[in-house]
Amino acid sequence: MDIFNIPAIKYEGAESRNEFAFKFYDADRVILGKQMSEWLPFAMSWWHNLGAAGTDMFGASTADKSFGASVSNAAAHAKAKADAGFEFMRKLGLRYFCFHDIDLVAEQGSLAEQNAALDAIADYICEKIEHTGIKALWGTANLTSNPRFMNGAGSSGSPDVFARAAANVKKSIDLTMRFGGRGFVFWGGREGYETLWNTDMKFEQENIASLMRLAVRYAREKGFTGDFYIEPKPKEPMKHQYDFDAATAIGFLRQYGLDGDFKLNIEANHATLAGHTFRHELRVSAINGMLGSIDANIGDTLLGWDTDEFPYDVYDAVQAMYEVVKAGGLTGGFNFDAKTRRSSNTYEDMFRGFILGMDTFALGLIKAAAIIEDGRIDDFVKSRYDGYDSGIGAKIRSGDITLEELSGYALSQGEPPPPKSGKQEWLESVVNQILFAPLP
Ligand code: XUL
Ligand code: CO
Repeated sequence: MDIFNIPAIKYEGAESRNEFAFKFYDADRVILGKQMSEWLPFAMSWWHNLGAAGTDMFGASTADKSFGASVSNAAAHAKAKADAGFEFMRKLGLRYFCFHDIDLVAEQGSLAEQNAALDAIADYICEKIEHTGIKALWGTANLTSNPRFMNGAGSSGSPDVFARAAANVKKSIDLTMRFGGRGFVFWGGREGYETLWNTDMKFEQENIASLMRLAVRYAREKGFTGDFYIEPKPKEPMKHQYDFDAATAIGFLRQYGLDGDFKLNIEANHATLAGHTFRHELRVSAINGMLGSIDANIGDTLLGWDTDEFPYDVYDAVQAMYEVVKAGGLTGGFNFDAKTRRSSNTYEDMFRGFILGMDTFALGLIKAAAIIEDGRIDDFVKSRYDGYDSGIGAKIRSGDITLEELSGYALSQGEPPPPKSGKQEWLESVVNQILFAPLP
């Protein structure tokens, strides 16, 4: 029997007034040679969608995420969540999910007992994977919530805590592999500091890298061929987190020789917390060959924390999809690391959130493709640097030049002619023209 009294969500087109229909996400529609569903491998986050019930610092849960089970019975609740999750994904046409170990079944007892509880629910989930073809996009270990991780996991001052983190990572890799996962995430939750007075930053970063290296070695030996990801975030819960942003994470991966196995999972809300745009973080990842996966959400720029809202900003999504399409797509996917607002507290709202997010990214894709096909933006960017195609410019690009030669050239030329206009206003108006033109 169904848990959600809602039919499967279908594409009905931009004119539809049906709340429970896609207006723009048309899975089979071909855009730039690929189906929308291929450009946009959407995933459900187990934690927000099946777990988050609206609790905040000022008040209790507003939503019921028991899915008909008794929450005090961990195994029964875990099964009810899996039932709800697979029905939800099937009805929305989602082919992937993302999870932390302890999203699957509440933490309990000793490590051996917890692992046994995880094995039991994993058997149940594997049956569902077999029947539906829905798989994990990525898995991860929650190394932040339990008090033992209050000083971090890899960065903890305690080797016993480090060992426990390693055990949880090992189990989470096993689960990810059983669920056919494409990737494994390290989000550095409490890998950071509150004060440098008590922190050996170098020591902590070396240990985080060791934990990652051990995870890679274990997973590769077991035959895992997917990507590892770092998911950058600058702060919250810690004052400063080591994986601050894409550039910092890339530097870290290269410093410790992890760049062959890792890419980045870029989260929109984390980008803005770091003082960047979502697009900036995608571009930095892409030009370094490290754009792996996306946590699709949006923050509130008036608030200084991670609000994890469903993405609604089409302009933002167009810019993101422009970067993704230019990078040739993702090897990972688009995980809705997003939760409905506290007052959107019904099961129907869970569907409304995903319809909003999927339609927003579908619009982003349609309009990004239109910008690329229009060609004016790309032509302009190319022409901006065309002085480097020949003469002194070509020599600079090839590296076949010295500082003395450049100085001689500058002396012979006199004052350089004024640089070409950057034409920002025109480019922005081209984007608006395409954005608000009828849908192709
Ligand atoms: C926290 C966050 C996590 C990661 C997975 O800010 O984004 O949910 O995506 O640990
Ligand atoms: Co995230």
